[in-house]
Amino acid sequence: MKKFTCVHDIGSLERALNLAREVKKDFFAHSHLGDNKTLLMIFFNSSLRTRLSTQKAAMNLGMNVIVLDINQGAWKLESERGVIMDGDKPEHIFEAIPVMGSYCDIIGVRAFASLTNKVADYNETIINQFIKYSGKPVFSMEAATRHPLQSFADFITIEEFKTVAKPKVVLTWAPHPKALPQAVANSFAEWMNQTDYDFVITHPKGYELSQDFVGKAKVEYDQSRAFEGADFIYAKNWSLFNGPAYGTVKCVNRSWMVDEKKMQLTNSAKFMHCLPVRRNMIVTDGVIESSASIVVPQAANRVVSAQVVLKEMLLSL
Ligand code: AN0
Ligand code: CP
Repeated sequence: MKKFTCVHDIGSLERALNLAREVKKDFFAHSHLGDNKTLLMIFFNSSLRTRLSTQKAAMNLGMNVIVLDINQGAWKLESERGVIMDGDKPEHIFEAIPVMGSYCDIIGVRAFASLTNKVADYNETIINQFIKYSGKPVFSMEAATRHPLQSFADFITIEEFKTVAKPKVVLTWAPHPKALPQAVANSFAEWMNQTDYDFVITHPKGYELSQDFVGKAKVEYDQSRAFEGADFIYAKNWSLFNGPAYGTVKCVNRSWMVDEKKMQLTNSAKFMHCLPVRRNMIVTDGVIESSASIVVPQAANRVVSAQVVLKEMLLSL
């Protein structure tokens, strides 16, 4: 595998799940595969889970790991061509990327959506520049429109916790004080649309996601109706996608928070969130602390998804 930016890069979900199960059976079965190979992780944005789980996965495979936080100690990078660089950015990404590529064998990139330039965001400008100019296999650690390592871990988690063959999985918008990317929601929808689950998306009117990601999902504007009979509730906030207000929040409507009363409408649903989560904005203390909450095993599966992707990339070097 030379790149991993979306569900289609991993092949079929059945195969992906089998690879995940293999990894989980013995995390150290290929502890020499990465001998003398270096993973470089580039963070344009903060991270707890992605950083730790991806490094752990690389270590399980015997790799060396270098982490660079672009905004803490590295030169600020210009990414547009033709700019007269007389501002605060001393280096261009066109030099920086091949230089970074020369120091490693595989590159992971976290570069969130700008939320100001929809065209650049939805063209995945930054990660595509890494793919084009680094000369190395590149994987997304959340890019502008998707978070595939998260969605892969989410899929593994649902497979582990489901009690019926085709669970009802509900992605619900939930309130958040700051504008967030659509990436986690887009990506989750993209992966769910590859399954035969009953997949429903619920959000306030106006928060429609790109139809490219919604696909065949059922969109239900009544959150209570969406929750009825659900086996999994996946909460996530995202900012506006449509119209000139792209990347902003219209209002912080706390009535969309996931609480105990809403969870009672479900079929004893499990509660999921990619984390970090703001308690009593997105979800109540009671729900996230209840036995229905599987956010910790969900996060733990991030090692598994990362290890599958790194293993596939190492095998193709
Ligand atoms: C990010 C987001 O919503 O895309 C990262 C989630 C994994 N969340 C925040 O910035 C709070
Ligand atoms: N879920 C997730 O990607 O978390 P971090 O932002 O902490 O990496």
